[in-house]
Amino acid sequence: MKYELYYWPEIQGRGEYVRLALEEADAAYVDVARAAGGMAAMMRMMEASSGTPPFAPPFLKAGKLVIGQTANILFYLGGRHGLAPKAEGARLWVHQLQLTIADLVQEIHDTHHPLGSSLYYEDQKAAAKRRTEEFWKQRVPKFTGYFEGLLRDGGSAYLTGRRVTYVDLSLFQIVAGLRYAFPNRMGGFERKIPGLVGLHDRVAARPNIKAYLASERRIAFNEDGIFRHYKALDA
Ligand SMILES: N[C@@H](CCC(=O)N[C@@H](CS)C(=O)NCC(=O)O)C(=O)O
Repeated sequence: MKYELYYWPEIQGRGEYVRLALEEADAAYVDVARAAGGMAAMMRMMEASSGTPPFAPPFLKAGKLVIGQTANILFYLGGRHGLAPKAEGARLWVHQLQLTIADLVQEIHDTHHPLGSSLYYEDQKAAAKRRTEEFWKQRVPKFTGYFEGLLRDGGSAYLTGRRVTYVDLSLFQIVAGLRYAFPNRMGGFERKIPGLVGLHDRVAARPNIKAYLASERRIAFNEDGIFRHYKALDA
């Protein structure tokens, strides 16, 4: 079966967490909206009035299934491709961790869009500055400290043991994204999160991920995605 990933064609965004899992699994997939006519196909899927229409991208078509919500898609892929443990408790734990990452992703988005997604960054710059200060003072240490503690206590190569899960892939993306968006702040902060930095490097070195990152399939970070580099926010 060839998966169909539906996501905005010009950004990594939330679709990237799914792309990383598909790539690590070496799964056959098409990034639908990046192909000719793909955007229209994506819109049609969201406008569907029957079945299980998604509210927003990313969503994945897997045979007859249409699955929305990033963490939900990963829950599905993880079980099918050995990117999650098999036991129920452990699977739920990995899902719980992914949902926590989803919360963090939303807060990262809100640093540049604190007042609303439909407004331009330029229309909310002052609020973005305040939000970013708070984010880096309170939230980054709290979220990363949580994952750093789990890595330290687990004492393994990956967050839940010796085997990689989709959560590890997502944490790679968080570190890479924070480095892109906030090089100055992250430069000073990284010494506090040696476990996450090590995890980032281990994921980046995995053969399928390494090949993906060097390929054209990996869209470059840019100022339309979740991780945006605005100098004023990285002072
Ligand atoms: N909780 C959802 C959020 C999905 C989401 O916000 N998607 C964005 C792109 S990253 C979007 O297109 N949203 C449109 C909207 O909210 O109206 C997930 O994690 O997948």
